[in-house]
Amino acid sequence: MQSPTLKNISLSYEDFKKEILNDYKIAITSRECSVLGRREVLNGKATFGIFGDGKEVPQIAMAKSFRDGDFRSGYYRDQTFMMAIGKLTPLQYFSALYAHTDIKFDPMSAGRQMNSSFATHSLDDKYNWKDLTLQKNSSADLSPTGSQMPRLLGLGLASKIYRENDTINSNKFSNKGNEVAWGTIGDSATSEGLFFETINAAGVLQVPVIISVWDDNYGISVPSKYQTTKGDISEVLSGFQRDEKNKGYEIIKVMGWDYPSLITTYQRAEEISRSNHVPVLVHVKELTQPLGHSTSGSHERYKSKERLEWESEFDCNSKMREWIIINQISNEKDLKHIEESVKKEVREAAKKAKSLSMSETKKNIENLTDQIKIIFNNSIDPNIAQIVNGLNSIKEPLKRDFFSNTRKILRELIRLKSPKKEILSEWLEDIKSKTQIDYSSHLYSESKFNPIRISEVSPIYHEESKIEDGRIVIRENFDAILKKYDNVLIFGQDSGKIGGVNQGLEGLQEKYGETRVFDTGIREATIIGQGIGLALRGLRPIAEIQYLDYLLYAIQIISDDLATLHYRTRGKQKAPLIIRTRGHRLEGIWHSGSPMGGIINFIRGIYVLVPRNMTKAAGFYNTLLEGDQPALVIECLNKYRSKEKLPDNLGDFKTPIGKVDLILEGSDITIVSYGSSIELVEEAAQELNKFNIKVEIIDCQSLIPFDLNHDIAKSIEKTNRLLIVDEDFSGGASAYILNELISNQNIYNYLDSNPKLLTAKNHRPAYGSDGDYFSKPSMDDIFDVSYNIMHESSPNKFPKKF
Ligand SMILES: Cc1ncc(C[n+]2csc(CCOP(=O)(O)OP(=O)(O)O)c2C)c(N)n1
Repeated sequence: MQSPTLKNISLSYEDFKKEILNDYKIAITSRECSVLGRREVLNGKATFGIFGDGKEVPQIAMAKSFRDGDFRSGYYRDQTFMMAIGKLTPLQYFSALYAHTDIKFDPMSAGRQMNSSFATHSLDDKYNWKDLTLQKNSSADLSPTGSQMPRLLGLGLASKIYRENDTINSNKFSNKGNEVAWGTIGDSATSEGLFFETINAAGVLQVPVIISVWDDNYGISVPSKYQTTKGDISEVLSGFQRDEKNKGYEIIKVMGWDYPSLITTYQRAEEISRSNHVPVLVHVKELTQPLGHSTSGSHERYKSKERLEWESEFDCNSKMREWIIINQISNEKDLKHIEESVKKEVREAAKKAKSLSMSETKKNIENLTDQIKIIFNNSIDPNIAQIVNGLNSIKEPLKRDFFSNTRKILRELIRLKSPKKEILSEWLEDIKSKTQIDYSSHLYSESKFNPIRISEVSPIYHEESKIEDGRIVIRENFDAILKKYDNVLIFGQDSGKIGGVNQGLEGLQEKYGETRVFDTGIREATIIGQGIGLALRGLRPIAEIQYLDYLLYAIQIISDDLATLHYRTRGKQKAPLIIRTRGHRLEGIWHSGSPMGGIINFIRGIYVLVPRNMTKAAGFYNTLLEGDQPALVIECLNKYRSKEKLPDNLGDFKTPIGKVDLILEGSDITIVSYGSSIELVEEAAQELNKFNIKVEIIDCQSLIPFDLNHDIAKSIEKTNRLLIVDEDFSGGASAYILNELISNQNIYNYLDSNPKLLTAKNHRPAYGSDGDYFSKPSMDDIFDVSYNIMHESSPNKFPKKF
């Protein structure tokens, strides 16, 4: 059903007619899917539905200019576009609505995302890149409004980089940078900061993006006049319009019901953007939403009678139909015939999708019934018989019905003290472990490239190895990285010309050019979005956030987009972005925070590494670049000027991920910490040694993943005492570490003393050295807490101190 392109093809009149009728067929197929989809939800056959009704015709026009290699970054209204580029069938559409967990049936997310969340596959079954230049691509949708915008910037920027730097291997990703990144957004979502940040950045960078605003005058119930100044987004953005003197945007307005104008508009937009890399904004006005926002409410509640009448008259599909008849491309009778057959096709697709989505559960219920007969030898306990009969009577059973009822039977078997419960419980466990994969796989890379599989390579030194500032070690290593990998790009605020505020990239822009090491504006969310988009197109970006405290500006997009990308596509897309930042212990409220508890809990799906010095940090970058897993690396601000030995094997030594570092062996107490606090723990250990307390210090260095070998438990088994030192607030990363140790390493039995957590005060750190001393754990605090633990267990040996 894919829509062909009118452009550059000299069509016979017959072919021209055929193409238009095919377009009309796509539009009404999409509408029929919306109508039936809504009905299915309202009838309780699916839980929630959001649809693309009223936006069909512009999407068909957009699809005509969308080429192989291009990328879409859009939102939940784009079903018609996906159908028109041949990436969505009605069967797949309904499989997603019924949350079918088989990727063959719901290729968008294997049932993980709400319906109308679209995506294509960038990876093959072995997680290798497919040739993205030979297919039409869509980055995976996400629900938070406007969040598709930041990565659009990177998707567009990738074309520019591939075009401007032909030393980068673009095989599989680009044909001389000719690809356009196509964004779509609702008119109300343009109120989001992410939209404005992206618009500005794309204008500055002059990247080939074409952003369509589907304007139906409402964001759920709130009309444009409350969303947008002057109630008109292209009016507001008119200052971005390019002219003879200044580069900027081409801004085009078009009516969403005007099929021929829409086609020429998109052809024009494409010509401007693809060849000249100019960003284009297409404001598609006068769209409608005949079924209302979603299945959660009806639009009659907030639209006036006049508006509803207007919407019915200007429905884009009806207008297209009128145009077809007026221009004698077809007639009432033939169109009716197409409409009838589409209705039937869609109904059958929905029926088939429903049946396929239940088939595995039905099989399980059948098998359960047989199992029960075997277990009870045909004399079934009446309570259990009732549960089995109840389950068999459910017409459209969910997996939950099967599991919940079987678990109920297992509870009955405990009550009956039946020895047969083992058979059933093993059988169920086997099915459950397989089924759980459908819901919990691919949070992290499952490929052979996951960097936890990469072995440690120690730094090599020689007798006369130079002792340098930490920032030289990291800079020399970045130099080696940029030489080794042609597709590594490093960018951020001040990262280019001056080589970073801490000069870890000093001189590297000069050496590798502005396409490899470059400055960005102060715009953390789109620095990350830029990185996500570049990584989606095969580049290896290292995106810098100047200070850890400012990561919070980007945490939403890291959390919603990057952290869920691999999971929400069930391993069919990846963006192995490395986020580089620096923090801990500088000065004051916004330069020495350590909001680690928030970070690790918001960004599950991303590795979080906190190296205690620059050699460890460099080793983490070297490891990550051989893998395919996104990660956040937090360097310690106070280590750029500390002295470290310069390794010989720059670019090659590797800090292992998910492995702790035993810094000091001891027998009395295990102190676990990471980052800047390690130095203080080391000082405290020296002091404690004077009192004959032997401390074992463990730098956990990799918070996610955490101590995969359970080495900390081995240490506690030896010392029987634990102190966790963390400069985060109480209940933050220290609580996370303790949870890991209790839940996954079962340390409870090894402890002879109450485990202690020493954290910062629950306010932001105050300014100055004294502010630090009174806000964060000091060496003295570490000494006192450790000593008290020892005093409690051996009061005679370690008499009360105070
Ligand atoms: C960040 C965020 N806030 C609120 C919502 C809830 N929400 C979903 S759609 C929507 C309205 C969007 O309107 P518009 O951008 O005009 O797109 P339309 O649905 O009209 O196509 C809202 C408020 C959300 N998904 N994300």
